[in-house]
Amino acid sequence: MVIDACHEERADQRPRLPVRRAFTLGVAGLLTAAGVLTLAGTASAASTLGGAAAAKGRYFGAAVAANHLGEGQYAATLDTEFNAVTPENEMKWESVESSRNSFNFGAADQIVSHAQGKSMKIRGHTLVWHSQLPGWVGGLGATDLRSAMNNHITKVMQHYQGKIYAWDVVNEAFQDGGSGARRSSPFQDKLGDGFIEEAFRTARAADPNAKLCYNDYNTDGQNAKSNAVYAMVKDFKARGVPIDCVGFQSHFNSQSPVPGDYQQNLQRFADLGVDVQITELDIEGSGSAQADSYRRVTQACLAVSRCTGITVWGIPDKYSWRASGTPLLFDDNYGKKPAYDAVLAALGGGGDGGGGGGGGRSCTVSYAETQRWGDRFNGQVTVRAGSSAISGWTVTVTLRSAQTVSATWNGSPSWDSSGKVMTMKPNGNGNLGAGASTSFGFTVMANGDWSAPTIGSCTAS
Ligand code: 9MR
Repeated sequence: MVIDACHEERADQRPRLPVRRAFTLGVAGLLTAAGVLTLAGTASAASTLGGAAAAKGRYFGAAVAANHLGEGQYAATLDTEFNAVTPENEMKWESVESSRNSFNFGAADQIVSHAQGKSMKIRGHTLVWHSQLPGWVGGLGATDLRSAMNNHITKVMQHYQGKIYAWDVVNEAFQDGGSGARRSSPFQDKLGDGFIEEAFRTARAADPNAKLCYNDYNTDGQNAKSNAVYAMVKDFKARGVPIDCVGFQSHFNSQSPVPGDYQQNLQRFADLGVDVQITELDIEGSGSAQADSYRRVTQACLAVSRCTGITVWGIPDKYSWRASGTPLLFDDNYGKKPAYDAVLAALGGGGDGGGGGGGGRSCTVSYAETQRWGDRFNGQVTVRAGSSAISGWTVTVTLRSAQTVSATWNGSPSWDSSGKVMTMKPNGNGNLGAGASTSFGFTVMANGDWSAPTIGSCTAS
């Protein structure tokens, strides 16, 4: 979807700002679109994981494998339920640079273009990791290794510039066990502790708009390993080393259950001034026990305001790296498991909410932040008709108290007396066939509040 600058319009009686740049940059912004909020015309709760998460200001993602995208049910489940993706293997070093300085982005590009087509967020996974690393990297001496690492980060990030919401810049650099020490790897062994800092600094220079994360497992509760990561993040923040987020993989099973202090641990990292994300969630088990664990994880993220989203490490159980443990939300036939229901309910979703099941006129809306500047951001609302054609739609957008709107496009706005509730109706884009969509946009002057405006449900006529 492309914002058409020609249809730009002023909000009623609001001063026009020089927003033209917004539109020229808007396409890049769309590539990093934020979560999708789906609200049906009549239902009050979102009916998909992504929609319900978006209503809470979060994304809900899945690890995706390019070679499954051609499977109808796989793609349909992805597209319906999720508003973020992480390529499961396709962006790893051995996939994109198996020989030195010769890059192959084919499979990763497939996932990125699929996700972009659905306005999904994309997490980049991963730039510097001891595993899935081609042999030639381990054979390099220190000087050469440093330049290969920086070249890899730079080339991969620049290839995806503007498209990736957050990168796992460094993955799994700390050892398991009680020591809190660094894990042995070519990077650690030859470049020393400083390799992580160098990787983050190189990453910031390569794509200043992507969030830069450190990602690890067994750091989900407070323990020696998470304490070591915590100390590193604290040190980075104190010294101005660029880091924006910490990923908690959250691979759980009976040997490694959801820690009792999971939420507390997320919170202490958030308190350092970074976002936290649940990046590879899967929980072995079945039935209500599995559902309870998933519920706890979801609730923990929601309870931490800087927990920006959850990604499950796959869609149906059959494609999980731990398939025999049935750790995911969908069974082998894409049936929703009790764990799915628990997550959806914890996100505040549920009910019918599908927009159009009854055959009458209906519509749903989704929201994405498409671009941000120092003082303002662009929001885009996509309106989609349900199972019947519609000839008109109405959507309300409620601003936060500090916010104002400086421009709108592709819709006819009217305002309530508070100046905070905009009612948007079509401007030549009211006729939508069944399942078809259109979008309108607006520029919000943040005045310090960067939260998404509240998008009301869609009323169709
Ligand atoms: O799910 C991935 C699997 O398909 C690969 O074979 C495996 C190779 O190491 O990596 C899996 O993903 C891992 C992720 O990249 C990093 N954290 C642990 C994940 C599960 O092993």
